[in-house]
Amino acid sequence: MKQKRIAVINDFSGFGRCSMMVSVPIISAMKVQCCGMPTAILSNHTGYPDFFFDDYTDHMREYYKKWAKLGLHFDGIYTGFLGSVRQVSIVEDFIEEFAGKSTKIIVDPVMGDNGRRYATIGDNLCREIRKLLPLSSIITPNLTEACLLAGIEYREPGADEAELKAISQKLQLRGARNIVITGISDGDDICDFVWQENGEYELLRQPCTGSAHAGTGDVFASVIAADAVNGVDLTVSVKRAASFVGKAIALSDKMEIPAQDGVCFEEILGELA
Ligand code: PXL
Repeated sequence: MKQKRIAVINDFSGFGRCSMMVSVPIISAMKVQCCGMPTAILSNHTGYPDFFFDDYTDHMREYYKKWAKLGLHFDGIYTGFLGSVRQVSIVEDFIEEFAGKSTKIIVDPVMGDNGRRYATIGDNLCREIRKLLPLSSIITPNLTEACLLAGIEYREPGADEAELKAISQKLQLRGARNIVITGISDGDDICDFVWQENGEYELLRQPCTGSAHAGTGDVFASVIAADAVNGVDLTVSVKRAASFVGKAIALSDKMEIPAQDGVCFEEILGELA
């Protein structure tokens, strides 16, 4: 039994339980080796009114060339928050350098939520991120991100299967293969829409367990990435990720964690092992 290895290309936001700060513990708890390449260093994520932001674009090639020198290969490459337009071509080259035939490429297109883009995501970066779709094995957009990638207007949430199918088909035309549209609010439920490359699809539903918290997309995608390299079926993995996030949200409300501070997944991390 060989241990699997994932490269995570994401920002390091020191405070706020998102991106690299959640990927490392979650992927490690799932018994996969996690190797991080930062896209930006932030004091805290951009959901807070103020943040320190150090763009890492100019260092990323130099950084990963040392990994190439070490002869590293990865079973999975998981990309998240990208801090500049140029980082997309760096990610493309990284994939070219390190992905083998069986490497799973998980693209979490971190761009926005609730119909709004994050502070650092401009028009050009939005368009550029679409270039990663043809390279991906699995993408994990929320509804806002799925609409941005598909080039359609965001509408109020609600799990309309026909519409989710149409969005997925648009994303497929842009090169995506397996698509998970995450965290779709529908009445008292939260849904995830799973579209597989063979055209099978399923709307998974669970009762909403509490209020919206930052970083839940990153928790979700980290579980999906670790399961993907461990060969877990995508629908099984989505159910596991959704259930874990749901529990973490309920606990965070109970422990009165401010929404911006993410979810206190640490309390239940052992359940992923
Ligand atoms: O959780 C998504 C995310 C990741 N990274 C940074 C962010 C956000 C959301 O606001 O600001 C830097």
